[in-house]
Amino acid sequence: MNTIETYILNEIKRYRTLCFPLIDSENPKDVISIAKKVERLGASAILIGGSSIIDQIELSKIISQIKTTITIPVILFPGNVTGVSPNADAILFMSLLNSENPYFITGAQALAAIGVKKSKLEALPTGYLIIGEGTTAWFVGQAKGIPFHKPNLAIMYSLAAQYLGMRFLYLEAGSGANQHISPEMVKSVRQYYEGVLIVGGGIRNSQIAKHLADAGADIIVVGTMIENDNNWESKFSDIIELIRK
Ligand code: 1GP
Repeated sequence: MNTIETYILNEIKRYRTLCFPLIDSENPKDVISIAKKVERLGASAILIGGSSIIDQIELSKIISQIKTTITIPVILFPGNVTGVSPNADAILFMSLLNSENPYFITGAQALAAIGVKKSKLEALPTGYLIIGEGTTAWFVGQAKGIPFHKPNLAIMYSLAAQYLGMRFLYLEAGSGANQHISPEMVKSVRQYYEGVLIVGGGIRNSQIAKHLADAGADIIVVGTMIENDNNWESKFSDIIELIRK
């Protein structure tokens, strides 16, 4: 079957490490032109969402606009039930494993599930782990952030995610984080977790991205750099070049 998951696995086989740019639909400046540019520069898919998406109508509108201009998949990255749109190709169906609030572990997922089914979205079962503290994702998700220097805690959750059947795992430092996840933590998790390993938060240049790719990340997510850095296109292109095999 030709699914988004198969496409992602094939892309990983082909390139080793992929880059998924994250577009925030609440900040819709230039999204169409950004989507075109990232596709041209080698992004394998676009993530759309974030921890504070509240306007589902705007989200759906932006996705349908993006989809008329690019051919790579658009994958939802929801922070809540409001992050679901039928116009996307797939959804990271995430459980925030280290939240202290069961709503973010199974509650929101139950509320959203019928909508996902009716929308015919492909659900990619994803364990979501927040590392560190002080970011919007950490605050909104009421996470008990795993300290950056405690890879063993990340391993425990990652392995639990795998045994629960989650074929994707997202190690998240939080959008705009001052500190990105260390290659050491990625390497430790990689030794145990066998699914698709996504790493994001605070990744702003190709050197960091390369270290994370070498440590075993399958997908690098970049958001804030695209929004804030005037020189993002050349930096994005460098990231793609360095993380591929
Ligand atoms: C946030 O991991 C993503 O959910 C991307 O983080 O915005 O810091 O690139 P940045």
